[in-house]
Order: sequence, then structure tokens, then C-alpha cells
Amino acid sequence: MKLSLVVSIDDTTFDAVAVRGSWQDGIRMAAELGYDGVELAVRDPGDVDAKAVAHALRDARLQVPAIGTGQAYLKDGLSLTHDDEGIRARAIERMESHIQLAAQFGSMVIIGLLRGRIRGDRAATDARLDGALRRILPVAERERVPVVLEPINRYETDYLGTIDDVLTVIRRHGSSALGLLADTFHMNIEEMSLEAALRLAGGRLRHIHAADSNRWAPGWGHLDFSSIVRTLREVGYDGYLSAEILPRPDPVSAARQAVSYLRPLVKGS
Ligand code: LER
Ligand code: MN
Repeated sequence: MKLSLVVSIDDTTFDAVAVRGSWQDGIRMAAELGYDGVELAVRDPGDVDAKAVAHALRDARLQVPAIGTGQAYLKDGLSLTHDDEGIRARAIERMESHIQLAAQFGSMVIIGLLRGRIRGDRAATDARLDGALRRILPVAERERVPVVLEPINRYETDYLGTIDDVLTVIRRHGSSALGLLADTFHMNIEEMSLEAALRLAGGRLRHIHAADSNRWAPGWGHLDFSSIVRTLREVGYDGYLSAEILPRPDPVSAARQAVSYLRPLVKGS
């Protein structure tokens, strides 16, 4: 398993991004601290100078396991399940451009907050999500870019809170491009057992967000990361643990804690 740090390309309003401000500094800091990659949080790929980012990544020798889309929801109000057809169409278009950007970096694309909230009844929301995925997944398959759907805790959205909820969506689509992102912070709130939920996810697991019970860096809360990593090994997971953590007590200390705490645990896997 490898380690990455979430770095925002734009100025972010999402709390759990240790690095904000200049993405160039974020990439440099991740490399200096010994990360293998950076997960890029991107509001609109149309505003990203992909060549400049690729150049900085090459210099820093970092990979980009995943690209996050949450800013498109938080800043632009886009949602894949909105009952306004125009907003939904723009969310789908935005996802397609995230996929094009991800294809350049060999990354996957995350559907986190961008899935929206339940509007009207649950069945209507499911139908709108399915409609959006039917547009997005063929593009993802063609571009060979995995799309990962992330369960998110009840305080941030009322839609798709558990691993089981997301597995149900994945099964409905039967697309090899659609996988699961498990975030240990959300799991701590929603799952009966983190280990049992990770076993349930099994081969569908494509990406992990690592944060402790309080969203601080791993080791600074009360989650058992030895047990989490052991379970990930058992299910054959060999992707990234991506630190999506609060910048507390300050960005550098948080980012250093995550890598120095997790590195010994993932060594040799
Ligand atoms: C939101 O809490 C989160 O975990 C992000 O990864 C979703 O966009
Ligand atoms: Mn997350």
C-alpha cells in the first residue's frame, strides 16, 4: 500500500484538506515528507493548467491516485441527483471533464459530496443517480478511468452513508469502472465494525481516505489503524491510503503525522 496526501488545486471550503493555498507548495511538501502521491481536489478541470501540474508532479516524483470533485458541489452547487435537470446536466458534464483530466494522470475520479442529497423520495433520487451514472460510466470505461463512490456520514449528506448502500449501487450497474472509496472517518460514524465493512467491500475497494475518528491525522484519534491495515491486507487491497485530514494543529504537523504514523503500518504491502 502507498500513501498520498489530499492537496487542493483551488482555495477549498472543505475542512479536511491539510494543504491549501498554493498547490505547488502542497506538492513540494508531500514529496519532502515522503508521500508516494497526492490526491488532487479539483473544482473545475477547465481552470486547471494540467501541463503545469504534470510538470510539478514529475519534478516531485509523485503519482496522483485520485481526483476529488467535492468542490464542484460545495462551491458551484452541482449535484448528480439534483431535481433541477440543468444543475444535474452540468454536474454530469463536470464529472466528464474530471474523467478527462484523470486520464492524463492515470488517476481515478471520486464521487463524494457530488452525489448530492435526497430530494423528493429516495427512489426518485436513486433513479437520478442511476441516470447520471449511465452517462458517466461509459466515458469512464472508454478512458480507462475508475470512478469511485464514497459512503459519507449522516451529518454531511443523507444519501448513501454506508459501504452496504454503495455496494447496492455498484451491483445495480455492473460496470468494471465503478468501485468503492472507503473513508475511515465516515465509517467510524456509520458502520458497526470497520473491519467487517471492509471485508464486505472486498474486491470493490479501490481507494481509502485515511483520517482518525476526529478527522485529525491517523494516530491522533481513537481508530485502530493496525487492525484496519491488517484487514485491508486480508482482502488483498494494494492501493493508496490517502490522508484527508484537518490541518490541525497546523498543516505541516498534520501531514507529517499521517505519513510517519501510517508508513510503518503499510510497509511491505
Ligand atoms: C467528505 O466528507 C469527504 O470525505 C470527501 O472525500 C467527499 O467529497
Ligand atoms: Mn473522504
